[in-house]
Amino acid sequence: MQVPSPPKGAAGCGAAAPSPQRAAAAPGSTRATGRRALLLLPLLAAPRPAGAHSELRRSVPAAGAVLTTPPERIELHFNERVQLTALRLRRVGGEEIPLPRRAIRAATAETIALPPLAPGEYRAEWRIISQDGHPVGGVIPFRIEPSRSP
Ligand SMILES: [Cu+2]
Repeated sequence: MQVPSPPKGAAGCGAAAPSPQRAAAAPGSTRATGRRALLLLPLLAAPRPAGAHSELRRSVPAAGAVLTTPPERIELHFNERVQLTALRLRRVGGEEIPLPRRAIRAATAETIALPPLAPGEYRAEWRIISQDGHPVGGVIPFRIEPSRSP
């Protein structure tokens, strides 16, 4: 699934937002800094404190997990309601694992059932539309160990 590239300014969402806000709040800031902060304020006028976009809080399997039994599902837990727009599971050096279709909805958590997975290295790539409208994505690598018969 193709997801459009982030709009201009998306990359600066988390990084650029705090400093002008801090400048505006600091009582001793210079006039020049204050004016720049004022000019930037309309862009930052979001009803959210930090102005950062949504993020993945945790996942099951966790990133970097080494599993002795194949996971039956992937769980994604976000810090706020987001729309999961894509989830792709790929075996490293191998094929993409087909996943069930989901309705796109706003939720803080998503659970995706997995087909039986063979031992190997996997990468789950997720994409969301953040609550501030920005696309955000990440990768969860995990490994399934071959089962050892006693
Ligand atoms: Cu954002």
